[in-house]
Amino acid sequence: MQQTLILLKPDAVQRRLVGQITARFEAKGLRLVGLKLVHPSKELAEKHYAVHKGKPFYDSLLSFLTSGPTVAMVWEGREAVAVCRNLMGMTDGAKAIPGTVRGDFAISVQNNLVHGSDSPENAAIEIALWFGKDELIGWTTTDANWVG
Ligand code: IDP
Ligand code: MG
Repeated sequence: MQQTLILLKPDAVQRRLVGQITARFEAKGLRLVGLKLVHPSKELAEKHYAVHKGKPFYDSLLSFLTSGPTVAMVWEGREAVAVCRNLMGMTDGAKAIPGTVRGDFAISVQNNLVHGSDSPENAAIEIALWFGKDELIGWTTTDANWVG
């Protein structure tokens, strides 16, 4: 089973969209194995977005992620990384297709509400960055035979 890190970024929390966005991951059939509210430090934000260091939007992106509480979640399931990326939609909210989180709720490139790991390898690295091992819970849903 694949795991992926999802962040509901500070704009999602500020705009009171946490419930609506989380409901989509839940309804899809993914299993929630980690969840917490974090006000990210600059150090954590720098590590999380290390791949974007040097890009023109990097400083602004760090200010954005550290600007307030963010909801950090780990979701587990079949093809969880790709499934979550599809639910999120394209990076630019203006281009994201309706029906996706960004397509329905975002119009900005930076303030696009969600982060999702882009590969299983990066998911493992990002999960270790945001969660301790004892913060993740392995469990089985009672409807597993129906959802698959
Ligand atoms: P992703 O979140 O869809 O994986 P990435 O290219 O990994 O997109 O970029 C990370 C985050 O940086 C985006 O979610 C968005 O918040 C921000 N970002 C990406 N490109 C731009 C840009 O051109 N201008 C401003 N912010 C950007
Ligand atoms: Mg990315």
